Amino acid sequence: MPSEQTACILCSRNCGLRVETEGTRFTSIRGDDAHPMSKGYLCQKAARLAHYQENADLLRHPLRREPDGRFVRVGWDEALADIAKRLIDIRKRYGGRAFAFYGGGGQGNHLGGAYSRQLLKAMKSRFVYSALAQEKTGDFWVNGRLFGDQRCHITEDVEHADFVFFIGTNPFQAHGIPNARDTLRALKKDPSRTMVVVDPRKTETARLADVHLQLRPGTDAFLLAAILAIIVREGLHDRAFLSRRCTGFDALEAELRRIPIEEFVRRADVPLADVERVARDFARARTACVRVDLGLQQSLHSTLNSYLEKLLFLVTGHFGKRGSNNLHSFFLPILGNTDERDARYPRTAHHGMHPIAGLYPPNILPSEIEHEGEDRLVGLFVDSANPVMTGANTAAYERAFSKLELLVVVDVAMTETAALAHYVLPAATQFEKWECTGFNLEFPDNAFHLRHPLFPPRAEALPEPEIYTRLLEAMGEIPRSFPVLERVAAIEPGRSRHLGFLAALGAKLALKPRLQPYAASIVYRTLGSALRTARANPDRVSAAATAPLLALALDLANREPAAVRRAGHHGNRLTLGISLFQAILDRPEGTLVTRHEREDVWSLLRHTDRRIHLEVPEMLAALRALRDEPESVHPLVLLAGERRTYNANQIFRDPAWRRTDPDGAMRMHPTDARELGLEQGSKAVCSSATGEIAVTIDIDDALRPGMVTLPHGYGMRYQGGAPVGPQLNRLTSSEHCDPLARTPFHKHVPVRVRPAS
Ligand SMILES: Nc1nc2c(c(=O)[nH]1)N[C@H]1C(S)=C(S)[C@@H](COP(=O)(O)OP(=O)(O)OC[C@H]3O[C@@H](n4cnc5c(=O)[nH]c(N)nc54)[C@H](O)[C@@H]3O)O[C@H]1N2
Ligand SMILES: Nc1nc2c(c(=O)[nH]1)N[C@H]1C(S)=C(S)[C@@H](COP(=O)(O)OP(=O)(O)OC[C@H]3O[C@@H](n4cnc5c(=O)[nH]c(N)nc54)[C@H](O)[C@@H]3O)O[C@H]1N2
Ligand code: SF4
Ligand SMILES: [Mo]
Repeated sequence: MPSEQTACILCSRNCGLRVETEGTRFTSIRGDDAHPMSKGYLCQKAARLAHYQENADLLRHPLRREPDGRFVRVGWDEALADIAKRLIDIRKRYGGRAFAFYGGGGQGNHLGGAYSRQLLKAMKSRFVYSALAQEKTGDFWVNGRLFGDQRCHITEDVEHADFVFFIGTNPFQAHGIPNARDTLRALKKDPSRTMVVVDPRKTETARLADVHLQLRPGTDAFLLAAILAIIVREGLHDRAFLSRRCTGFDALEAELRRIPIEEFVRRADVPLADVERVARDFARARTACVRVDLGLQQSLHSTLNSYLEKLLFLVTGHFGKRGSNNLHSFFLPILGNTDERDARYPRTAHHGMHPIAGLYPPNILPSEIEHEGEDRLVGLFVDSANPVMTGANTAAYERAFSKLELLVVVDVAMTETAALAHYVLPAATQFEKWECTGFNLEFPDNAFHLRHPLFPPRAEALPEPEIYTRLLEAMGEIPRSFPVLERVAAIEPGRSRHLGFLAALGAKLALKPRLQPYAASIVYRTLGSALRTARANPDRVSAAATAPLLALALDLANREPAAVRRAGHHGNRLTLGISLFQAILDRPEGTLVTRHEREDVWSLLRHTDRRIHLEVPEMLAALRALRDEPESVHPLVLLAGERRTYNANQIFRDPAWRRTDPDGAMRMHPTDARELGLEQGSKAVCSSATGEIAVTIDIDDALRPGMVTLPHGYGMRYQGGAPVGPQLNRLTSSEHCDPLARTPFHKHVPVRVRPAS
C-alpha cells in the first residue's frame, strides 16, 4: 500500500499524518516527518481517526424532516430548490436581518468557509455566529485596542523561551502549542528553563512544572493584577521597551500602584512568596512568554483576564523577540476587525450586540430567535458545528431552534442539531475532499497545508464548495456557466494561464458587480475545473475547490513579499503569489508560506504610530472594580468542559473511539465526596440553576476541594440512542457571561451534587 499525506482534524494543531488506506478505510496512521510544523509529532487521539471516517451516524443522502418529525431521503436538486425558494422568501419578507449562519469550520475544515460566506452575501446578512465567539472574542477585542486591529493575534514562542507562564490551559491534553508533549518535556528536562502553571487542578501539565500556583477557580484577574503590581512596585518593568514601543503606561501604572497585593493574592489562595518569586523571575528572565486558553477565557473576568495576561509580557518587554510573545501573519482570513464602533455591522435585534472580529456570540443566539418582532431571526444555516450540544444552555437551543422557519444543517453526521433541522445536507468528510486549516498562527515561520482527498465522497455526500455553489445557482444568484472564463481557463496551464484568467475574471466582475461577492464559486466552476497538481488524482475529486486559494496567495505575496520569498518561493510582483499557490497545490505534506524577521512584528502592529496602546479605559475601569468585588461563595463550582485523553469536541460520535473514561466522569476531591456520601464510581445528579444531569463520580485529589469538573465533547446520542456521557451544557447558562464579549463562564458554574436515588 502506498502511503499518503494528510493531517489530523481533531485540534487546532492539525499535525501532519502519513496514512495507508484500503478501499474507504484507514489501515495505518502515523505522524508525517515531512510536515513543516509537526515534523512527525502525534498524540493518541489521531490513531482513532477511523472512527470519524467510518461510523453509523454518517449521513449518506440529503434528508428532509416531515411534519411528523421523520426524516425522508430527497434528491439534491429537490432539496436545494426548496431551500433556495424558502431563503428567497425570508429575504423578501424580512430582509437580511432575519437570517444567520452558524459555524463555517471546525478544527481543520476551513476551505468551505470561502464558499459558505457567499450565502450571507446572497441573503444580505452579516450575522455569522461561531464557536470562536464563545471563547476568544474577548481576547480579539483586547488585541484591537492594544495593537490597532482585532486581527493582530498573539502567538507564543514556548519552544525557545527560558521562562514559560501557562495560565488557564493544559497543553499536555489540549495541545495548542507546537508538539505539546515534546515541548513540555524539553522544558522540564532543561534545568536552566522554568515552567509555571496556574491552574486550580494539578493537571498533567502542572505535574511537569517547576512552580504550580493552584489558585481558587475564577480568581485569575486578582492574581494577574497582583503579579503586575509587584513588578511595578519593584521597578521590574522594562522602561526602555515601554517608552520606545508603547503609549499609555502612566495611566496603567497609576492603577497598578493601587492594587492591594496581599489581599488579591489571598483571594486567589496561593502563597504570596511563590507569587513574588514568579513575578520577579518572569520579569528578569532573558526570554519569557505567556500561553493562555479557556481557563482564562471561559472563566470570570474573561476579557479583563485577556488584557492582564497580555500586560504581563508587554510591561516586561517580553514581546517581539525570540522566546517571547509575538504577532503573526495569517494566510486564511479567519478573523475580521469589527468593534462596537463599526457602523457597517448591524446590532442584533434583541441584545443590541455587535460582532467582534466579524463574529456574533452563540450565547445570544437563542434569544435572538425567540425575540418577538419582525426583526427576529427566522432562518439559520449551521455548518460544521453542533450548537445544541456545545452552546450554553442546551434546552434554550432546543426551544429556539424549534421556532425557526428554516433550519438547514450541513454536517458529515446526524447530530443533535441536525435532528432539529428542516433539511440535513451530507458533507463529504475531511478525508473525502480537498481541505485545509486556517489555524496558521505561528511566528516567525508560518506554514499552510492543503490536504488532498484520500477517499471519494461516500454515497451522495458532497464537498461544501459544491453544496454552496449549487445553492447559489438554485437561488439565481450566479449563472450555471461562464463560457468566456471557461475558455480562458482551458488554455495551457502555467503562470500565464493564471494571469490571463485573472484578467478575464477582473473584466467580468467589473462589468457585473452583482457577481463580485461570488468570486469563489465563479473561479471554482471555471479555473477550478482546469487545475492540475503535480500528483493529479483524476479518479478522485477535482482540485477545483482550491481555486480561491490563488487569490489568497496573491494577497499574501502582495502584503508580505519578503517573508514569502524567505519561505522559499520565487517570482516577481505578479508571479510570486502564483508560485506560492502552485507550491501549495504541489506539496501534499504542506509548505512554509512565510518566514518573517523578528523586526516584522512592528509592521504587523496596526496602530498608525506603530506603538502598543496600553491604556484601555474599559479595562482599567474593570481592573478598578476588582477592588470592590464581593467574594462569591458557592457550595461547589463546576469547571464545565475539561480537555482529557479521549475527548475531541463533537467530532467523534461513536463512543467506541474512547479507550478510557467511557462515561466522561465527574472529577471530585475526596473531601467533597466524603461529605456528600459519594465514592469512586458512584452515580450522582449534578444540578445548576439551568438544569440537571446524571454523572458518574471519579475521586481525584488533584483538584481543589470545592471544585468539580466534567469533560467537554460527550453527550451525543449515537444512532439516536441515549446520550453517552454528560450533556454538560444542560447545566450552563447564557446569562452567566462576560459583559463585553458575552463569552460564557463555563469554567465557573455554581452547582450542587447529590447521590442518585
Ligand atoms: N483532548 C482534547 N484536546 C482539545 C480539545 C478537546 O476537545 N479535547 N478541544 C480543543 C479546543 S476547541 C480548545 S478551545 C482547546 C482548549 O484548551 P484548554 O483551554 O487548554 O483546555 P481546558 O481543559 O478546557 O481548560 C484548560 C485548563 O483551565 C483550567 N481552569 C479552569 N478554570 C480555571 C480558572 O479559573 N483559572 C485558571 N487559571 N485555570 C482554570 C482547567 O483546570 C484546565 O486544566 O483545546 C483543544 N484541544
Ligand atoms: N460547557 C462547555 N461548552 C463548550 C466548551 C467547553 O469547554 N465547555 N468548549 C467550547 C469550544 S472551545 C468549542 S471550540 C466548541 C466546539 O463546538 P462546535 O463549534 O459545535 O464544533 P465541534 O464540536 O468541533 O463540532 C464539529 C461538527 O462538525 C462536523 N464535521 C466534521 N467534519 C466536517 C466537515 O468536513 N464538514 C462539515 N460540514 N461538518 C463536519 C462534526 O460532525 C460536528 O458535528 O464547543 C464549546 N462548548
Ligand atoms: S489531536 Fe491535535 S495534537 Fe493530537 S494528533 Fe491531532 S492535531 Fe495533533
Ligand atoms: Mo475551542
